[in-house]
Amino acid sequence: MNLVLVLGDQLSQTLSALNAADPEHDIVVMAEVMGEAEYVPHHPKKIAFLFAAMRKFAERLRGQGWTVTYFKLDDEDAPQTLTAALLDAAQTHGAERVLTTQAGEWRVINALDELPLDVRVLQDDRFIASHAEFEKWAEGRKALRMEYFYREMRRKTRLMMDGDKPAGGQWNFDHDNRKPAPDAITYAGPMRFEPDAVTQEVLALVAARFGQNFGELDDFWFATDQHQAQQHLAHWINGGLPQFGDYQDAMLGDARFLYHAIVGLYINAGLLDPLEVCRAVEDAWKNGHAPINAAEGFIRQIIGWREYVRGIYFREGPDYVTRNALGHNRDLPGLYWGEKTWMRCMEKAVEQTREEAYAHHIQRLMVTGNFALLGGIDPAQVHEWYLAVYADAFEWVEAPNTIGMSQFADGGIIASKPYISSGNYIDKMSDYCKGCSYKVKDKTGPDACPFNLLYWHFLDRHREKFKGNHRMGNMYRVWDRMDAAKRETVLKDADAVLGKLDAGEIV
Ligand code: FAD
Ligand code: DLZ
Ligand code: SF4
Repeated sequence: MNLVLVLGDQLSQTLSALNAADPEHDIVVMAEVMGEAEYVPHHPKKIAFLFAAMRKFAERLRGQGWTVTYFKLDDEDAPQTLTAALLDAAQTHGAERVLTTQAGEWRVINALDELPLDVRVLQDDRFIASHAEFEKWAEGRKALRMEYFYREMRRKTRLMMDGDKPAGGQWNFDHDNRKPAPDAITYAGPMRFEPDAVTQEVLALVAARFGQNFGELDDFWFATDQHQAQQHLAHWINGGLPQFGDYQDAMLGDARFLYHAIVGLYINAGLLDPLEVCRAVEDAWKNGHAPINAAEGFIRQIIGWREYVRGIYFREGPDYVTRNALGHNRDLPGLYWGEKTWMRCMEKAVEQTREEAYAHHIQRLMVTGNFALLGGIDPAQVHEWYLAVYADAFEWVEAPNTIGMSQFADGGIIASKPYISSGNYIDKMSDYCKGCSYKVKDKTGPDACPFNLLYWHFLDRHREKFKGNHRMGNMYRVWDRMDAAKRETVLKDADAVLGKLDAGEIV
C-alpha cells in the first residue's frame, strides 16, 4: 500500500501520482499545515482559495472511490508540516512508500527527500515541457530567450500552426498589442462565485488564523473547483479574450481586471489544464470569435512564458532565489504592505493586491517591480512579497518572474536588459498619473515623479554593469547628453527619495 501525497497546488485529476496509484489499495494524503501557510505571510484570500479547493478536491476523490486522509488545519493534534502529515499517515496505515508528483518549490522537494520513507517522485506532466526537454533546448545556447523556446512549444503542441509554419505567417503578433488604456472596458471582469458551505467554513478558519496577514478576506469570489473554473474560463473567452491582446499592457485605476483572463491561480493550483485552456482559446480564434493577436498573445503566455520560467527555475536550482546580481540591499518599504504613499500608481497596484490578491502583469512588472528595482530593494524581500500576496504565486513561477524578469537579480538569464522605466511609460499606459500628487512631467524638484528621478539614478549607479549592453546604449546617450548641472540635480533629488525610503518617510 502506498501513500499518495497531493499538495495544495496539485488539484488535478490527471496528476501523475494519482495516475500511478491504485484507488483500491492506496491512500491519498492531503494536509492543511501551518508550515505551508506561514513560511511567507500568504494573502488570506490565497490561503482560503487553496484550502477550499483542497477540501472540495478531496471530496471529489472520495466520490470516485479513493480513500483520502485529509488533515484540516484546525483538527486536534493536526500535523504542522507536510512531512509530519506523511509520517502520521504512514504510522496510522503502516505504509512505507509515498508516491508524489514533484513539488513546485525546492524547499518542499528537499523536505520530502529527507523523509525516512521510500518516496517515489514522479514528473509533473501537467506541463508541456519536461525538465529533460528544457535542458535539451537550453544546452549549448549562449542566451536562453523565451521567444525561441516558445516556437518549439508551438511546434510540439501544434497550437495555431499551419503545417510547419505559424498561423498567420508570424510567430508573434505583439506589435498589434500593447495599446494604451482605453476609455471604457466592455468586459464585466472575472466570474464571481458565492462561497458555498465548504468555502464558508474555510473562510471562518482563515479569518480566525490569518486575519492579521496583509490582504482582505471579505468579498471572496474565486472559483474553488474544476467545474467553476471552467465556467469562468468560458465566460472570459466569451467576453474578455477578443480584446485581451489589445489592452494587455494597459492599466486603469477603476478597472482592476481589464480584459485579463484571471486564470493563473486556477491553472497553477491544478483546477484548469494549461493545454486545454489554450485549445479553447485556439478554438475561439478558429471560430472567428477572437482575433489572431489576442489568441496568439494569450497562448504565448501559457506555452511560452509559463513553461519557460519553470524551466529556468528548475535548471538554476535552489540558490536562484538568493541571487542579487545588482547588490541591492534596501529594505522593502512599508508602502508595499499598504502604508501611505503619494504615488498613485503604487497606491492603486497595492490596493488592488490587498483587496483581490491579484494585479496583472504590467502592474507587477512596471509599477511595483519597477519601483523596487529602481529603488535598489533587496530582491529576496521583493521575492517574498510577490510569493505572499498573489493567489497565483508558487515559487517555480513567481521566483523567475521576480528575481529574473523583474529585478534582474539573476544577472540577465531571463531578461536581456532590466525592465525599468520612468513615469512616462506609466503615464502612457494608464490613467494613474492624472490623479497623482506627483507630476509626471516634472523631471526634478519637489513634485517630480519618483520614477523619473530613480530611473536615472539606477542607470548612473549601474553604469559599469550596463555600459556594454547595446540595448541600453540609447538610455546612456540621453543621460550623457543631459546638462551636467541637471544630472547633478536629478541625482541629488533621487538621493532624497531614497533617503526618505530609508528613513521610513512617506514617498
Ligand atoms: P493573463 O494576463 O490573462 O495571462 C494568461 C496566463 O498566462 C496567466 O494566467 C499565466 O498562466 C500565463 N502567464 C502570463 N505571463 C506569465 C509569466 N510571465 N510567467 C508565467 N506565466 C505567465 N504568474 C504566476 O502565475 N504566478 C506568479 O507568482 C507570478 N509572479 C509574478 C511576479 C512578477 C514580478 C511578474 C512581473 C510577473 C509574475 N507572474 C506570475 C506573471 C503574470 O504577471 C501572471 O501570470 C498574470 O498576471 C496572472 O494573471 P492572469 O491569469 O489574469 O493572466
Ligand atoms: C501555498 C500553500 C498553502 C498556503 N498551504 C498549503 C497547505 O496547507 N498544504 C499544501 O499541501 N499546500 C499548501 N500550499 C501549496 C504549497 O506551498 C506548494 O505545494 C508548494 O509551495 C510547492 O509549489
Ligand atoms: Fe506613478 Fe509618477 Fe504617475 Fe505618480 S506621476 S502615478 S508616481 S508614474
